[in-house]
Amino acid sequence: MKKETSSEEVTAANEAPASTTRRRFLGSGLAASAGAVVAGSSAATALATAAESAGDEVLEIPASNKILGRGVVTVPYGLPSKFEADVVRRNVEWLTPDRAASISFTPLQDLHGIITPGGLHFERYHAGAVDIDPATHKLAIHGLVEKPLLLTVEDLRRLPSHTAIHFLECPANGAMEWRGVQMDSVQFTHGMISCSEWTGVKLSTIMEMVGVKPESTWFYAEGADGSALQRSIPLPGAKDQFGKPLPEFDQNEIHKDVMIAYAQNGEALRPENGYPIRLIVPGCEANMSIKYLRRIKFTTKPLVTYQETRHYTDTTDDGRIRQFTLVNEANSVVTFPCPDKHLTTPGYYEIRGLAWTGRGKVAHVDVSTDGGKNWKEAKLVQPVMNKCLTKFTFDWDWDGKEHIIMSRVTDETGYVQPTLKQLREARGLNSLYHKNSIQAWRVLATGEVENVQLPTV
Ligand SMILES: Nc1nc2c(c(=O)[nH]1)N[C@H]1C(S)=C(S)[C@@H](COP(=O)(O)O)O[C@H]1N2
Ligand SMILES: [Mo]
Repeated sequence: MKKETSSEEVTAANEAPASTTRRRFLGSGLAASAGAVVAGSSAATALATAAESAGDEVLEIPASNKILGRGVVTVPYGLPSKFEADVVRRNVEWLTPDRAASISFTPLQDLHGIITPGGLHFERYHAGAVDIDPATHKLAIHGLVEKPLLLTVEDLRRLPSHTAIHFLECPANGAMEWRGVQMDSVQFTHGMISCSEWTGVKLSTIMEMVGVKPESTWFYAEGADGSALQRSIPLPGAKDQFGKPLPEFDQNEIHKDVMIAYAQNGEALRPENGYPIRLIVPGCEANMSIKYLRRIKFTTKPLVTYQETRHYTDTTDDGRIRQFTLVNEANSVVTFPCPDKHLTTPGYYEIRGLAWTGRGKVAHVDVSTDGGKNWKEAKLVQPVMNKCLTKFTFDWDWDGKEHIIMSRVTDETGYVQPTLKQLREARGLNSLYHKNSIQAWRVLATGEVENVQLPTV
C-alpha cells in the first residue's frame, strides 16, 4: 500500500510551501511529535513512514463524486461501514461450548476512544440473554427497610437521574493467561472489559425512598434471567459471614457510585447488557452488576450464594481461598501495536493503550519498549475519570528491530500494576480471577506482534 519515498523528496515536501492542507498537516504534526521524543529521528523519516507524497492523483475525480448517494433512513438504525465488518465481538469456541457459560470479547484493537459502542460491549451470561418487556418488569426493594417498594421501569425513569461513564470488567479477564501464554490476541487477553456512559437512578436515592434500617450492612441483588444471578454487595460496616469486619469496604464506599441503569451510551440498555434495567457497581468485578435486575434486598450478612462461592474467589499460594476481592485493581494494556494489529514499515508510530482502576482515577502510565529495562511516561488522553477507562499514547520511532512493549499503570492511591512474577508469587499458579499483571507484546523485525510472558517480569 505504501509507496517508497526517498528522504530527499520528503524533506523537500516539508520545506517547500505545502501545496495541500493534508501535506502541511502531516509534515508539521508528525515531524514535531516524533522529533520531540526520539533522539536522532528526523522529520523526514517520520513523514516517509506515515504517508506517501501527494501528486496529480488528487485531481482525479473519484466515482463517489459522480453519483447521488443513498437517501435518509435507507438504514433506519445506523450501522458501521461495510469496510469495518471485522470489528465484531468474538468468542473462544473451547471456552464457551454452550449458552449456559458464554462469553464474548470486545475488539479492543479496533476501538479508538474510551467508550465501547453498544453493539461491541463484551457479553457474559450464566444462562443466556433474555428479552424482558419493560411494561411488565418490576423491581422489588425489600429486606431491612421501612417501606418495601415494587417499582416499574417507568417509575425508575421518573426519579432524579444520574449519568456517569464507567468501565465494567469481568474478574475472569485475562484468566486464560495465568499459567502461560494462550491467546495471541488483545481481544481475548483483555476484551472482557468495556466502558459506557450509564444513566439511571442512584442506589442512594432508592435507599432514601425505602428507608434502609441502620443495621443493614449488605444488600443482595438478583437478576430475572435463567441464572437468577445473585451477588451480595457490602455497605459501610460490612462483616463477612463469620462476623469478621471488612474495613476495606468502609474506606472504599463502593456503594456510593452504585446505580440502577436503564440507559447505556444515551439509548436504552441493550438486551445483551441487561435490558430493561441492570445494577452498575462501578470499580467492582462486573458480575456484581446484575443484569435484568428484579430484586434488591437489604440484609446484615452476605448471602454466600452459589455465585460467590463456586466462582469469584481467589486461590492464594498457601492453598487458602480469598473471598470478597471485589474491586478491580489497576490494570493496563497496549492496544496498538498488539497481536491483532501489526506494524508495517519502520519509523514513527503512536503506541496506544488503555488503563483503568476500580479504586478511582488513573494517575499515570509508563511504557517500556525494551522489555521493562527502561520506562517512560505516556500521555494520558483527557478526560481521566473515576472508575473509567483512560486512554494513553506514547510516541515511538520503530527502528525495525525486535522490541518488547509493555505498559504499567499507577492509580491515584499509589497502587502500581504488578508484574506477572509478583502476581504469581502472591497467588500461585492455580488462580483464575483478577489477573491484572503487566502485559508484554513482542514486536518482531517483520512487524508481526506476539503475546509473550517474560520470566523476570
Ligand atoms: N442477571 C445476570 N446478570 C449478570 C450476569 C448474568 O449471567 N446474569 N453475568 C454477570 C457477569 S459474570 C458479568 S462479567 C457481567 C457482564 O456484563 P455484560 O454482559 O453487560 O458485559 O454481568 C454480570 N451480570
Ligand atoms: Mo463475569
